[in-house]
This record gives sequence, structure tokens and C-alpha cells, in this order.
Amino acid sequence: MKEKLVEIKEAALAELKNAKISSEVENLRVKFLGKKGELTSILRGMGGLSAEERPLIGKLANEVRAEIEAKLEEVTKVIKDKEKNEKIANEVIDITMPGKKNTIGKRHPLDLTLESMKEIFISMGFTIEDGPEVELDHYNFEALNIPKNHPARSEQDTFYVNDSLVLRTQTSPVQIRVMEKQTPPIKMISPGKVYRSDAVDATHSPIFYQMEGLVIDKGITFADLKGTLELFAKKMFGDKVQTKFRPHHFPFTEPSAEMDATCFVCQGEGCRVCKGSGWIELLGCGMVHPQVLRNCGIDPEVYSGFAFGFGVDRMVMLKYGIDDIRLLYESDMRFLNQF
Ligand code: 2U9
Repeated sequence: MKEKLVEIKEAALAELKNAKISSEVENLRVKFLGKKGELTSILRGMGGLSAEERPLIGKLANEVRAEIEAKLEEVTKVIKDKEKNEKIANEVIDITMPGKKNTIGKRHPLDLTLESMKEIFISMGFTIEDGPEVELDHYNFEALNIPKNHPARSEQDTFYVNDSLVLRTQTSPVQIRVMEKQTPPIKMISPGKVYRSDAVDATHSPIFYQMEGLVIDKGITFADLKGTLELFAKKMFGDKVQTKFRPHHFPFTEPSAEMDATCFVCQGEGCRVCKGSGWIELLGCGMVHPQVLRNCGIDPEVYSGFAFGFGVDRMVMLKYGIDDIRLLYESDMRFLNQF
């Protein structure tokens, strides 16, 4: 057994001397010192030794183990150092190589315009409200006083999910929902995506963005509507902008109007953008129809209010001189990089 132990020691030291990589060293550790290793199996056989032999062999076995462990440690350190130096040498960074360019995304022009419009209304004390894009027919049409035979309800204009659900065609349902649950005063805007079953062309997209506003309180008049929307136009397009109101018709407002602003390209002179008229149609507006107030449980004898709505895409197109709405939805980087 003594000879066997010396044999193991010599074999271990010789093999460790030839090891080149850390995995080899680990394999040798298992081979000689592991649970199923050569030294362990010798120690297991010590039961058959005499009482005199056992301490001598035990002592020798411990010395052999200690020597192999010391060699293992020494070889491991040398190999680890060598491997670390090789790794560092291979990882040298060539600072003369050209860098990799990171492409950074940009805000979409629709998002930029929406943000500046929201900021103007927030500065005037409006809250921003949100609502579902898949909407009940009741909120999208019925509560807004839009009659059953109105063309806006036809399948040519509206995407129907089923008989009572539509993709909202305007953000007005958000105002209805707010009026139902909140007693006036209400001073809110509802920006968001709307859907219409339009054929796509340069000025029509089945998805576009709207921003509507609603103010309800005691004693609100058309003068409040004019003051608010004129201030909005000046903050949005500059102090020189003038506005005018033309009578119009909407089922949900009475009286109703459209507001035009002097063209911000030619300041009213007449140009390509305003088609020579000097004016640009900006938005629709009016005093909230008493029936709409009643539909939401608000007494029109006590409260009155005004509402307005505009297409955000149209604003973006006017602001940046974009002549095709499709550009806003194609995600073409050559277009988007210009903002
Ligand atoms: C309630 C009461 C009244 C919202 C209004 C308009 C006029 C309007 C159009 C602009 C261009 C829609 O995107 S567009 O096609 N909107 O002209 N919208 S008044 O009136 C409301 C809304 C909610 C409860």
C-alpha cells in the first residue's frame, strides 16, 4: 500500500507538471483527490490493515494528499495567470478603429404638435381626459344627438364591431363620459386616435388624431368660446394671427361655427397653402346643445357650455407644409428624420 501511495503521488505530480489549461488541472484534481479518486479508494482499503500499519499508512496518505494539493495550487495559479494575460492581450481595444454609430429615435411630428397643443390648454386650466377607442354606439352617436339616419352613422363612414360597438369616430364620447360622472364646472380636452371608414388618399386616413375640448359651468357664453379659441390660435401660431367665425351646423352644438385663422405662411396675403384666400380653416366649435346636456343629466337651465374640435393631423400638415397625410403613418425614416 505504501508503494501504491508513492506511485499515486509521483503520477499526480508528473501529470500536473504537464497540464496546460485550467480544465486539465481540474480533471486531475478529480482523478487523484475526488470522491472516486485514486487516493480516496486507497484510504477506503485501510480497514484491512493491522493496528500497527494503519497510523503509518494514514500519515503517509495525508502527506501525499498535502503534496498533491500544494502542487495543484501552484499549477492552478501559474495557469490562471497565464490565461488571464492571454485574455488581456486578446482584448486590446484598437482606439484607431471607427466607432459604431448609435441611431437615436426622434419624436413624431404628430406627437410634437399634440404636446404643444396640450401645453397651451393646460396653461388655460384645462384637464386632459382619456377614454376607450372601441366605443358604445350610445356614447359615439346617441348621446351626442346624432340622429339614427345621420350619414356619419353609415357603414361607409364608421367601422362597426357589432350593432352596438364602433371604433370611435370622434373623441366626443370622452366628454359624454366625463359629464355623466362629474358635476360642472368641467374644463377638459380629449386628445386621441379616431377611426373613419374613409378610402386612403392625400387628405384622408382611416386613423387620425383629434383634439376636442369642453367647458361647462354656470353662465358660459359664446364670448368665452371666442376668447378661449382666439387665445389658443395666438399661442399656437403667433400674436399676429387673426381669427374669424363662420356659422356652421353640428348636431351636438347650437349655435355652431367654424373658426378660420389668417394664413401663417402669407399672413393673409393669399398663397398656395391657403389657396389664395388668406384664411385657413382651423376648427369646429359651438355651444353644447341643450339636449346633449340633458342626455348626460346636466340641467341646461342651470348650466351652459361650449365645445370645439380639430384634426391634429391637419394642424401638423399646415404647420410643417406637409401635403400628404399618408406620410404621417408610413414610418419612413427619410421623412421622420426631418423633424
Ligand atoms: C360634446 C359636445 C360637443 C365637439 C366639436 C367639432 C365641433 C368639430 C371636427 C373637426 C375636424 C372633427 O376631426 S374633425 O373632422 N370637429 O368640428 N367638434 S364641436 O363638440 C362636442 C363634443 C362633445 C359632449
